[in-house]
Formats: sequence, C-alpha cells, structure tokens
Amino acid sequence: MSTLRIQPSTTSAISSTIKNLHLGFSFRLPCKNYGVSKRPRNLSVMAVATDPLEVCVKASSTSPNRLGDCPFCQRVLLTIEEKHLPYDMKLVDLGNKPEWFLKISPEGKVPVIKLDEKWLPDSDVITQSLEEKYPDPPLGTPPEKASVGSKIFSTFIGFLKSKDPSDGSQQALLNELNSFNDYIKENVRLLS
Ligand SMILES: N[C@@H](CCC(=O)N[C@@H](CS)C(=O)NCC(=O)O)C(=O)O
Repeated sequence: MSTLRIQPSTTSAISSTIKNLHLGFSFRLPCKNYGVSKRPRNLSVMAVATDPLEVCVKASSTSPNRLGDCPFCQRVLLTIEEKHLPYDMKLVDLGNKPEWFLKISPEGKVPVIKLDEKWLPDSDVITQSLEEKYPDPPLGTPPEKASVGSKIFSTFIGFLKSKDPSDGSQQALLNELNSFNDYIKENVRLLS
C-alpha cells in the first residue's frame, strides 16, 4: 500500500493528478490551469478543509504505486478534486488485501473514505456525503450551462432532412455548432 498526499490547487486537476500517480510520493499540484472547468471558485472553497481526507482506492494490479482501473474510485477522486479538497490517497492491492483495510472495509471493497471519523464505503454514498459536507462548488451543472449543445442533434436532423438549401437549416446547425465550439473554447481545456 502506498499513500499519496494531494493538496488542493486553485483549479481542478484530476488530469495532472492521474498523470503523476506513478511517482509514489507526496507532491503539491501546480497552480496552473489544468482544469476542465472555469466555473468561478468561491473563496470559502479554499478554507473548508485543512486536514487531508483519507481515501482508499484500488491500486493498479501491474504497477502498485499507480491508481487502478476502478470507475467507482475515479468518481470519488474526481469529486474530491472538483471540490478542491486535500486528500491522502491510499492505494490498496485488492489481490492481497491488508488487515488494516479489511477492518475499515469489511466487504473488502474500495473506495472507502474517512468522514467525521467514520469510514464510509460506496461511491454513491461518498459523493452524496461530500456534496452535503462541502457544497461549494456544487457537483451539479449550473442551470445556465445545462442546455449547452442540446440542440445540435435536432438541428443536425433538420439539416439532413432538408430538401431546400435556402430554408435556413444549414445555418441553424452552424449556429448551434459555433455556440458549442465557443463554449468549449471558453470553458474546457482539452487534455493531451
Ligand atoms: N457499489 C460500490 C462498488 C465498489 C466496487 O465494486 N469496487 C470494486 C473495485 S472496482 C472492489 O472493491 N472489488 C473488491 C475486489 O475486487 O475484491 C461503489 O459504488 O463504490
């Protein structure tokens, strides 16, 4: 088992976290815009947690110092990252579960997280509990962003079915694609 301590950065950084997981030592994420979201951050976000959260996740079966392929663990880590909380990530070898791990997770499953001095299993329960305990920034899509891209499919179908090149269906599709493109340029840093 190895532990990585992750500090919060000013922007979400799961991509850089995952890229660095093989290092096997504690590090501070750089204050660089690795984020996929530019949602404004409230100052209170930076003050909510000082002690790192302890979270047990699956270790890779081939490289024990790296994160394994567990979507439940990744979901929990993404939630913690999105909320800019510091955490100690304990990589657990599920092929050889240590005694201390079975004590805190009797079913032998990851992820488990320590919240309010209790070990909590299950990604659904964990993400819900994190949302309640650290509501800012929220996990939900902001209402003003919820409809972004939602008309692409219908305008595309309109364009495909159109028999009249001057009926505006092509322009309608282009408008939708352009607004989606603008949104991506403004809000998303594509990961390389
Ligand atoms: N419902 C749980 C499922 C967690 C789960 O099944 N985790 C797998 C790893 S992806 C596990 O720990 N399996 C136990 C094992 O492989 O021994 C959740 O959402 O967290």
